[in-house]
Amino acid sequence: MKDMSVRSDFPIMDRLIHDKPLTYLDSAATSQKPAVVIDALADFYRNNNANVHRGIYTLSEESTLAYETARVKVANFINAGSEEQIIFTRNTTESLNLIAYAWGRDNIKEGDEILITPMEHHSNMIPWMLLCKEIGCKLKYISINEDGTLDLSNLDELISENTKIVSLTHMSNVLGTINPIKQIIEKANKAGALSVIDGAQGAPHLPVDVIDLDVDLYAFSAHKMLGPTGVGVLYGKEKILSAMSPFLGGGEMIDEVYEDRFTTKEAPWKFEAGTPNFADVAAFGVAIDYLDDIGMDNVRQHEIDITQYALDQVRKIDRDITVFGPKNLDIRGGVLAFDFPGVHPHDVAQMMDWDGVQIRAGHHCAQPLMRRLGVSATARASFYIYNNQEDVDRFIDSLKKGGEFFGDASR
Ligand code: C6P
Repeated sequence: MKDMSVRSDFPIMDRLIHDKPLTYLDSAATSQKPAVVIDALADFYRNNNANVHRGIYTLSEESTLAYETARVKVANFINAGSEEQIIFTRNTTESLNLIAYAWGRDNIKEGDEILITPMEHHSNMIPWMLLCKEIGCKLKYISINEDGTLDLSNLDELISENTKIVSLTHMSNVLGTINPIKQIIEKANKAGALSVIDGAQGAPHLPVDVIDLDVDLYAFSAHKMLGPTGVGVLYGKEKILSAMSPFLGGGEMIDEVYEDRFTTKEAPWKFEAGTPNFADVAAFGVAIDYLDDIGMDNVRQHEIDITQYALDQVRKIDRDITVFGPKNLDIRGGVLAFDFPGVHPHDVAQMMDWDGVQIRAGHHCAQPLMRRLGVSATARASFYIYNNQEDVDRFIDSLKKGGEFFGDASR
């Protein structure tokens, strides 16, 4: 496996956990940050801090430039036609809620259908459930196969004239499944439904080209792709954003305000009410530069390599460990959720913590998927650019040690 040689860029990797080297395997939850991003944030507060879009003075101009330059970088990163198609939100969750609230309330009527999948994160379920509760629309599901891929055999029947939104995840945060979103978007678009992609696990790990995908709306979070917390992105086609009502109201999003009415700015600013998270957005721009320098094809290749290695090593362990999701790395990302027989996932995660191995255990905000898998929770390791073969080896050693520790109970 080719090492990405970027590990030393991440100061946290020098940390010891219980006197052991840090083995961070929870990047699906949030990524670590390179020094350039951490420094950019501190530097912004030290040298450029002022509110954006307000002042005629130098500091505010610098701050506005950093904020708007980040927008251009994000647009280029996903090949959006223009930076005006990039809305900054707080996270993927807020981006998806924005769609449900602003587009949904204007366009969804009683009896309309919204098509999602059972592998969605709660963030791509609850906003639609709230909308359906309020308006009386119906949530429908594409089924999943045993191997964790989508069953698209009846997609033509599922997408009907009643379907108004088709929304699904680019990559599952539990199964690692990379969904054939281009094919599904094409069907949704043909049927006149709004195509929405939850890119929380897509944008950090896969090359994304929104023009090639022809997707209407694509949402993701900065904190999962080396950027700071508190910044989300919503990309949208120009005609959709310009027709869409505002989400939150207040300062920054208006053009003119009278005692009885107001006009809004154009998109994307009409969706960015209040003081935006400009310092973190500026630092996010540096994270995008960093990923651009590496190249998303290289990010993807590294994750294929490391995940293949991890899957091979797990299979060699003399236990009936179930790894969820597809085996084929062409359609799987760097997520490895597993069941260790006889041991609760929380115990697995706790035991690994003693060895400095940081993995997540729980339902991963995907309770309906857990039910389909017949488990209440799973343990999950997830990889990113700073992980190397040694991380996987430490993970495997810890897993084996755990097997011995729990002894017969785990058989
Ligand atoms: N998944 C995980 O450990 P936010 O919290 O808004 O940045 O991202 C929400 C979200 C939406 N969709 C998918 C597919 C996701 O994986 C996530 C976040 C984390 O898997 C936290 S639960």
